[in-house]
Amino acid sequence: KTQFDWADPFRLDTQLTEEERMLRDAAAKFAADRLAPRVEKAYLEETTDPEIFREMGEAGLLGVTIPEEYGGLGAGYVSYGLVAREIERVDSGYRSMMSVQSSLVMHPIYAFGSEEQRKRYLPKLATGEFIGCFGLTEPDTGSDPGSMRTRATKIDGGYRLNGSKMWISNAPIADVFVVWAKSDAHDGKIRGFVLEKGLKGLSAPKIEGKLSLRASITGEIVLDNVEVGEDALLPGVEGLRGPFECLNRARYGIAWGVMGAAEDCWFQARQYGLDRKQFGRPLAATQLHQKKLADMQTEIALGLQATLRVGRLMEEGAWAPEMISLIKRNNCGKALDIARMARDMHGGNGIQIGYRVMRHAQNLETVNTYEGTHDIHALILGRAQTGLQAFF
Ligand code: TGC
Ligand code: FAD
Repeated sequence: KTQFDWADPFRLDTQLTEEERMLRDAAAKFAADRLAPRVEKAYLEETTDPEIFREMGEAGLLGVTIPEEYGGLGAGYVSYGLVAREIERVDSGYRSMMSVQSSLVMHPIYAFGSEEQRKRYLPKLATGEFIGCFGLTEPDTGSDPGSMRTRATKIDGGYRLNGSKMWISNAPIADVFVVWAKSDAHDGKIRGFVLEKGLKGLSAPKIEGKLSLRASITGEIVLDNVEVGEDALLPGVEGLRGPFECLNRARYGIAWGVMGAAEDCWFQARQYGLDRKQFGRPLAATQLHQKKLADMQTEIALGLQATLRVGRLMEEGAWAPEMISLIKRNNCGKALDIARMARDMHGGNGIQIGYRVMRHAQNLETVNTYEGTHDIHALILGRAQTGLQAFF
């Protein structure tokens, strides 16, 4: 008879290859040694250490799916997901830094960039020497990026960009900006541009005062008559498909990542219940506590198994974006429920930074919102089932 492993009910571990397990373990060690000791201070003080990108690069955690010739690891989507899970076990903000760099900056340059753009940016993004950001959202267009106002107008030898982007992860410390704008030279279609720090008219002020994702810096991108050459245009894609092809990958990574945060909350709640005694016995000996643990275990086991399945389908090239909407939506919603529940199970201690659960819960509020809100992914899935558009 097979022994039941309460922490890995469906034996996820045995469904991974040796290489995947090794990368997972290396990411877990990196997260425990390099990220965990920093996170409380970074969160309380709302600061981001740019050195983390260099350290992630050195550990081989940036551009996991990008081919080795451009500095990546050339590994599969399950490997990428496993890294996201280990980083987010420490903090969603750190996973955010990693996934923006890998999926939202390196992927579009690799998939849609010219050979020169690939060679110029990818190796330095892979080592963390360059930090990247991805500007799609604007002050007035979040869920509806097709209505963006940022414009590229044709000038001699290139383009002039005007507009502003809002809520952009990594922007204030970025060297490379992947920015999406409607281009008058391309029938008003959305095109991607790769900008570099220091361009005249380009600035990225920090957004202060976030109560969530405080270890990950967020900013605006202001484009005030920014002039770039023809070589800044990503030649390989036009329309909303450009940003969405990047989001497919980042959303998939988030589906893994939030399970890491949820597992940390679950393990913490279990241990707290074993250690803490009320009414003369451990909290873990009560039916209510055990039911909550069973709910957490169930949702995490199902979430991980579904995400592994989608990862394998991505590796086979047999996936659809709606699969990713399903796991992004469900895993974020379930992780948020689990973190809130774990906070409650810790009583008063649950609001303390040292117990981690409230920090995870606060972070997951953002993760449930960005890269398509919980409800927007419901509308994507609703449209796929009914053929009826319910966005407007
Ligand atoms: P719709 O008519 O659905 O599609 C327009 C065109 O885009 C194509 N497309 C996709 N292509 C590839 N993958 C996908 N997932 C795609 N979804 C759509 C589609 O085929 C079509 O192409 P074409 O050639 O026919 O024109 O467009 P819509 O305007 O009706 O879209 C509605 C909606 C709600 C689905 C979409 O706009 C949406 O998903 N909104 C959410 C916005 C969002 O996710 N923003 C994320 C910003 S980035 C971010 O949050 C980073 S946080 C990172 C971090 O810190 O970790
Ligand atoms: P809105 O679109 O205004 O939505 C508000 C509410 O209305 C939500 O509940 C939504 O579900 C609901 N809603 C919207 N439309 C409908 C509808 N048709 N039917 C029913 N309900 C609807 N963006 C980037 O481009 N790059 C980044 O790096 C990035 N990083 C981020 C980091 C942080 C910390 C945060 C908070 C956000 C980040 N974002 C980034 C932006 C993020 O993607 C958007 O916040 C998100 O897409 C939602 O857009 P919005 O905030 O404008 O909300």
